[in-house]
Amino acid sequence: MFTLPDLPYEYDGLAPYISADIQHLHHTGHHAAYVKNLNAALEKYPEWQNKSIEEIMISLDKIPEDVRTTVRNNGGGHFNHSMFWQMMAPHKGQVPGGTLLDKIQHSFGDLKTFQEQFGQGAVKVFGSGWEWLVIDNGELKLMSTPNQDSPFSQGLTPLLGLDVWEHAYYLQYYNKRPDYITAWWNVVNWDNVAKRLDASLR
Ligand code: MN3
Repeated sequence: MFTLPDLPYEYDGLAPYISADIQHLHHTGHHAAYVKNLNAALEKYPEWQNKSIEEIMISLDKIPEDVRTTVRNNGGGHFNHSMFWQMMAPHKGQVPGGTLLDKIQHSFGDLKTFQEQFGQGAVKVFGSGWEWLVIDNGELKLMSTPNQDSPFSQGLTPLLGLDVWEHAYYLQYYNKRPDYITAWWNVVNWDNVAKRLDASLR
């Protein structure tokens, strides 16, 4: 059985950049539904119910075929959102430093260029999906995934991800996805990104 994790901050913790209304609906509506649908899909497959979500995400091709797409979409939704909440934090003017900044500079030149390229990728995601910063053999790379697919299922380690489904911004930003992306940088939890990077390099 999978359960909905609590947010690591209050629903209004990311305001004014991401409103409490969005956070509340996103967590108790969307994320909760992914968890509920994932549990329902695995009901008749007890051998999968006690696996970690990580194990499920890297074994999608072994999931029974009749529920595979449901597990991919809803397991992915649970996995991605559990990470997404941690990748954000109330605005405190955080900036990346240390090894993370070194690697960003190595791969993208500087932080501003990285943010521009990440933003361009996020704007270009057609329909629903995610933009990611991943680590691939020690190198930072950008990638997009459709729907709730995760780079993790392709053997890559996600360090930072941005949900660009309309449910993530429409209540506040309407059709202006670029404005949502610009605002979102204010609530990126760089400490969490650095922690993920360190874990992947160990
Ligand atoms: Mn979402």
